[in-house]
Amino acid sequence: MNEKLIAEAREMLRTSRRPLALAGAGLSAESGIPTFRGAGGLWRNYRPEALATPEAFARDPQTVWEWYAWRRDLVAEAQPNPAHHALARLEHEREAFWLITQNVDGLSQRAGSQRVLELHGSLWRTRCIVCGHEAEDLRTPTPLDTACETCGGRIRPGVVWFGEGLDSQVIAKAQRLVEECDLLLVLGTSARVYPAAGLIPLAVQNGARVIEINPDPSGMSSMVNGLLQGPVGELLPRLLP
Ligand code: BJW
Ligand code: ZN
Repeated sequence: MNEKLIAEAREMLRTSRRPLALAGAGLSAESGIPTFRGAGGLWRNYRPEALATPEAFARDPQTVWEWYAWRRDLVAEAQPNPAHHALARLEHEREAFWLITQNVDGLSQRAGSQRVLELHGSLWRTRCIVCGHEAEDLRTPTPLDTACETCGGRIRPGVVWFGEGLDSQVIAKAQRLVEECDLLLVLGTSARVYPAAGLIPLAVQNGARVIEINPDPSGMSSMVNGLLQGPVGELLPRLLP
């Protein structure tokens, strides 16, 4: 890794008045959680994009639930990595620091982050497709035969699938945080899924600087001020004092 780039990014973070982070699946890769796209993303020959849709759930809820149960059980056994811990430290040390995450695994919260905005929901919540009742469900191994405790209807994971809108308050808050930040850390996301990816050009338009950490350039790398190419668990802790 280029030491000069690290030193520049470190300085940008040190002098930033309002840093903010936007994370994707790569943040949890070093905890052993597969990313969606690229190597290791497949589960039983299904592409994640084909399972993370309301149509897949309507067609075959059993298979979709098996995929979520597998992921929940994997996450329950996994541990937050040095990048999750660095973000928790950053929140502790910098007033008004927020983490906007596309991840649904809850590993950031387990590392101690509290100001976390979950754009795509959580693996640890469920919602009834009949009455809309929402509940926290932390059970592992994940039972596959659960029904809604209120109406007995079919429950689904409390996540946001393709074609579904994000919670309007959550995305509005994310956009406000981005407009107010002066430095955006883009961590382990391919930046291909909207509206999350659109937060990066929004930051640029509002004059913020952008540092990206990813082993591979993302869809937005051309617009960032610093691209640190490598694993976030190794590089992010090096930006902190
Ligand atoms: C490392 C690493 C290491 C590896 N260190 N890095 C505008 C234009 C075109 C399309 C649209 C648009 N606006 C909306 C759309 C449609 C659609 C969309 O974006 N489609 C695109 C694919 C083109 N968006 C939606 O449908 C969204 N809803 C919406 O917009 O509603 C309004 C609307 C409705 C209908 C029509 C139009 C508008 C909803 C999106 C929901 C996404 N849901 C998922 C599943 C969540 C639940 C679950 O987890 O199961 O969210 S899909 C999946 O992708 C998941 C992720 O959060 C999301 C993003 O992926 P992410 O995190 O970037 O992961 P990867 O795998 O892609 O990348 C990992 C990265 O890590 C890579 O870059 C690696 O290099 C890197 N990495 N190891 C650092 N150690
Ligand atoms: Zn119900």
